[in-house]
Amino acid sequence: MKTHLYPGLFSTVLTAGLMFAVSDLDCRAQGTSFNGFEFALPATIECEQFNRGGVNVAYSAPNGLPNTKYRDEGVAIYRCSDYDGSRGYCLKGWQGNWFRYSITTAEAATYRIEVRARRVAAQYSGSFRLQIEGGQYTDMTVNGAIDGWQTLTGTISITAGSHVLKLEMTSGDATLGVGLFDYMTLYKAPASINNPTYQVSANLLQRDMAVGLGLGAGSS
Ligand SMILES: [Ca+2]
Repeated sequence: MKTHLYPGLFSTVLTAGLMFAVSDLDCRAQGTSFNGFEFALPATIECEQFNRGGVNVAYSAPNGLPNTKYRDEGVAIYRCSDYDGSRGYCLKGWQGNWFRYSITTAEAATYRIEVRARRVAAQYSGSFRLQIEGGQYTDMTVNGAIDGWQTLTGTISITAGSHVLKLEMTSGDATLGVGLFDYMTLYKAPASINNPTYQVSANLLQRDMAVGLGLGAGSS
């Protein structure tokens, strides 16, 4: 076979090869999901279950602690005091840190995000951003009681398909950090998102106990 006799075919194969290479590169640039599958919305995402793939790919946390036993990366992950410790682990972040989570949804909609978080110290609030990369974002502030976990809320419009959700720490105390983060729940916003009686169904919650049971590295 002489290649010049099949320029169209050669071009198609070459193009397909390039498309695969670019797609593969995009995947590596964002890491791969912690559990081996994308979080399918509606879902609860444990904040400590950010993507695999290493620093500057799945996360950036140069201020993190290298002694966590939950996973190998040098990220500050602690046994979580939320719900009396029954929910496993939480993530601590400092200004500039970011973490990626692979998600997917079959339905384009406005999604409500509930973030379970706690401030790091008295008088220090912390701010963070949740963004669908290439899309919308919502900013939140952790400012509750020092010994109390709080549920922060925001909304983001998400198109159908696979996306990367990025949790980015935007401001906080330089030493103590921005906050502690237990989990994020994303679900299609009800018609009246300000309805205080609306509660996400308990069966949407996925617990991380099975993953991290017995691998504690201190508590928070
Ligand atoms: Ca958690």
